[in-house]
Amino acid sequence: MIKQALISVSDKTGVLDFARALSALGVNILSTGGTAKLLQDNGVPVTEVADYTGFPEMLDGRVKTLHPKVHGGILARRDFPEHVAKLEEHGIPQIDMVVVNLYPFQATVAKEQCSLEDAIENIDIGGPTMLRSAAKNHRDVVVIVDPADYGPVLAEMKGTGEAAGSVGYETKFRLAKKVFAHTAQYDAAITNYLTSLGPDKDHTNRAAYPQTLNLHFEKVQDMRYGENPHQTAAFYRDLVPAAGSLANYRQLQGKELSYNNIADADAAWECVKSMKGFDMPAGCVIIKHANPCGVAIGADALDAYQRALKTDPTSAFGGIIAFNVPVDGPAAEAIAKLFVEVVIAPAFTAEALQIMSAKQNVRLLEIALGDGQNVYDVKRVGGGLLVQSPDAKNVGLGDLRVVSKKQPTPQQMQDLMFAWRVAKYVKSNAIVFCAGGMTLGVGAGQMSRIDSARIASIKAQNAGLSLVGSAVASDAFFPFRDGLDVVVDAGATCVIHPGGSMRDQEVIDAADERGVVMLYTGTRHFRH
Ligand code: 93A
Repeated sequence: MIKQALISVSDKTGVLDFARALSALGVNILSTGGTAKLLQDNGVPVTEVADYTGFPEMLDGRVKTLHPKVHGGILARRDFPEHVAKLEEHGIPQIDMVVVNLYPFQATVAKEQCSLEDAIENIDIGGPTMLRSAAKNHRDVVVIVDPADYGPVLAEMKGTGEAAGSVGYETKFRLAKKVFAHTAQYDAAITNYLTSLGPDKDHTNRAAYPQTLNLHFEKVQDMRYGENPHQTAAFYRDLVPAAGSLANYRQLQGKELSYNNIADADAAWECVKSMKGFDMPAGCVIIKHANPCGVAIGADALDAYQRALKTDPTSAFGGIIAFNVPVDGPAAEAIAKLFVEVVIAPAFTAEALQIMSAKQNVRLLEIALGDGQNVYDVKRVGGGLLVQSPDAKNVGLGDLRVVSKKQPTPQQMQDLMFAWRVAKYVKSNAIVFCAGGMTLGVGAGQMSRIDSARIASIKAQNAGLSLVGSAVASDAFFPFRDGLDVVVDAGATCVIHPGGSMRDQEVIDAADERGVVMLYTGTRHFRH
């Protein structure tokens, strides 16, 4: 039976209604300054912690609840007679529920102009202490750190019979786990912030990366296996996934997602999200083994899909398909003819769902479009972690430099921009042939650029696509003229790449000799 609760919250969302309901259930409420005032002003009976302990809040609020009358009341084991006797001896009533959320440290340091002084004042001490006390003693104490738990806890307390006015063990244990995850994350944010500050007194040299990096994720699901059947695996997501990112998926139908499905779905989704700002509204990307084997824009989902499929219909078998527009009936009809693992889109029409329901194994993922970015990219290496900011740079028209004598036509410019956008999502070394808003040949993941160029043109040939008059993007510079010769021999008339090689002049001269257009982006998109 919960008789006394301590409520001390910075985020006051929902707390008034919750306190009112507790009070109506006969719970005595203790509270700190700001929270107590809110409750009092709204007619909820409350005792200020300062009156309760007989000690005023002091040191600008740094010491409010750090008192044995508070922590004794939370931490005493109710099943230990000595503990209960000690409380009685010192006149300490039990506290059966702790409702605390912390000073907004993360939001404070996220502000551009945040001073060290501001950050330090927003390090909560009393709040985590109460949370940890209550979570440690969760067998007897209900602890709530997240306003989303007010509802479920109240519902349990309103139950009838013996359990009326109390909360079951399962809930108490769940809430305690949530608290330790929360305080660990809070401390990690403090560590990340402080260790990113330079050693100088003014801490002006804010480093991009903290000296000690704490990353926090929550498990979404266990997987049947990892990249291979003998590996175990699970999927974790950021506590707050970036808007529009894969981790926000909603699965509408289909088998359980596998490890490789999720990896490829991410590649497909990131690539298709970049298919915007072109002269056709719909984009479609088909991924196999983390590489695009077909990318196209089109008048609608069906058009984009049919064009993307043309690039490499053999590899598309068992692939993962992503759209940046809703999948409608005609598109679903076409997809249903192919063996596919996953289809991703911002939405599926009722007709599309109806058609896909005949293919129950196909996993349909709905993800709202959004421009959010991961804060860090990470890659595990033996005994460590490589961390970098994401490759968020998108080259615009203004960044391009024509280095050949020949100037590009407007159509070539469009084709080059499209090819460049795709190349960013192809594993290095990447060579991508395109024309008219679709890929014609993709060479991916080779150790030499010339081999990627050869493979891309062979693949186009195999698919029966002509490369005459095509545009080519290369994710990094051509180290020699040989790679350029391969793509021009295959039919390309314009080429885009970052430039920056020791032999740039040799490659520019080759472009002029062959009479093709060459553009520099000044930006490289290695992807491994
Ligand atoms: O400055 S503190 O670290 N010292 C304390 O003793 C203390 N007790 C509660 N911060 C403390 N709190 C925090 O005050 C809570 O975690 C909560 O975030 C906030 C609520 O203050 P108020 O009720 O005055 O708005």
